Amino acid sequence: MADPMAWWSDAVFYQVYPRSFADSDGDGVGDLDGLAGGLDYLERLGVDAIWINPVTVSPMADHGYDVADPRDIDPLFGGLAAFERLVAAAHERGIKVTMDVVPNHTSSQHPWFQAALAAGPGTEARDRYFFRDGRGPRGELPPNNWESVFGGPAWTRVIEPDGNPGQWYLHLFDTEQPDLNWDNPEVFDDFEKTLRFWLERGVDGFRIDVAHGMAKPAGLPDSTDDSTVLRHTDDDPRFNNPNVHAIHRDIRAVVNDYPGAVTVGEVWVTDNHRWAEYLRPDELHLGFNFRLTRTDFDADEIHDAVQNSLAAAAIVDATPTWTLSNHDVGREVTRYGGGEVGLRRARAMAMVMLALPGAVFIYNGEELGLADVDLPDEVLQDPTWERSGHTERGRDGCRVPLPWSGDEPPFGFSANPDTWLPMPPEWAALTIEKQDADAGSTLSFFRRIIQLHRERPEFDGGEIDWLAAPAGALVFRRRGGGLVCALNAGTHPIPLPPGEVIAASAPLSDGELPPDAAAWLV
Ligand code: ISL
Repeated sequence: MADPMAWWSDAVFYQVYPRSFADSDGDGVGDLDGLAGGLDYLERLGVDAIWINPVTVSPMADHGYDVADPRDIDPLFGGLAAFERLVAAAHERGIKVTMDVVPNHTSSQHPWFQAALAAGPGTEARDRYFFRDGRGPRGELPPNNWESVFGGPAWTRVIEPDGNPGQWYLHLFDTEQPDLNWDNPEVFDDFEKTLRFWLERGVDGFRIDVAHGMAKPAGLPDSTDDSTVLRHTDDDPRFNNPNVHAIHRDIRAVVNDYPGAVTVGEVWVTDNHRWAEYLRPDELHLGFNFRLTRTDFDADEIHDAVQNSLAAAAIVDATPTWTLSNHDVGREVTRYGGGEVGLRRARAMAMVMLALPGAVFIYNGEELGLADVDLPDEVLQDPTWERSGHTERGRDGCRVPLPWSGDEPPFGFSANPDTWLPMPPEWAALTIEKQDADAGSTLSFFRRIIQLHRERPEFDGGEIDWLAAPAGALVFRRRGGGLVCALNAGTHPIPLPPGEVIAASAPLSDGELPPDAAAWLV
């Protein structure tokens, strides 16, 4: 692997959705002092680093992914002072801090966009975004046929300073998220300031939002691709334009000034070769590989997803990454069938992920075995719900606040029962307090497997070998350290491979590995 000595090459990252981790000030929304208060919990869980979703100044149209000031922290999350307290407290515990940055777009409230609106067509202020005249005799049709990822057209028409409808601006996401024009050098210069601002304040790296999205094709040609809401293919002209790589090289040159700092890109690209281009030695350090988030609990599919992720990283000698869920994709307990079965499978897959070489990302609540929550229409907040004309419920169901303690909502998450998304009463059985006291809980299980992952020498080595396995199962061995991981995704118990079992996601049945379970052997 590229740099097996780098701290992130086998790190366990914990993704914090800050609205939902812990609320310190009783407004029903999580914040950075709440997160700092949870660091002991994260230290005990054994994670190496946190990745915090956006906490910079934002009108919160897309919960922070609409940034109005990239170099300050939103008061909702406690302001810059709270961020500085958090970084210091995390570092005291040996936990690294990485934060989201959003280079593809700004908020429509960003001073640049407000200036562009006021300045009118053809001005320099408009050149920082994509303002275009409309099609049709009176410019009443959008400049091209692109759709927003959240549904509806990717263009919004503005009222010009003279009071008449005029140009349109591009937003691949919500109307409140105008896309930046990265051909304008001011855009990179400002982004460089942002990177240095946070690196100087001690952050250990960045998760780069829509890392495959910043460059747009010349002339903004119509799309012939059939993308759907929240999904797109590799051929979609909105994404993965080759010019994006020059931007990543410029970003890397800045980050290289801060040894140890890491970049991890959100790269929704499926083709192995095209994905690997982002991980060349002078581009991103890490790239999310989302194959496992799109894979059913099926041995062949999981085998292929793992094999492809490893092969993609190997093309450029990059470090593989593993992620089962995040704030955009449904929780794996639900994806794997929900209920007891979904939970058993999710635990098994956590062992698969932690047995593989590379960096692992755990999404807050995954360690508690949380499932997606069925929320009533009236509480939905994801812009996808409105923009899709109420056909796509969006991503709120996987963003519900974490249950900490007690027997009823808000379960110690907040002093305020009116949490930003309602918490289901059934989570009484899943609180951190209850799971902490139960050696058989999902939380205790995660602590155990993360500790083994961290301490045992058998987890060494950058490659795996697939071993013979019964139908419906898969078995692999870490080539360096020799750890063996077996997963039974079939319907009958299977014999275990030779070796001493050091962990299992479910009790063995007569010495065999039951369905929907995984085991580690040395
Ligand atoms: O089209 C997709 C995948 O095929 C989408 O998932 C898309 O790439 C994704 O929604 C981008 O996500 C990121 O940027 C969004 C924000 O809403 C998400 O939460 C964030 O992860 C806009 O900033």
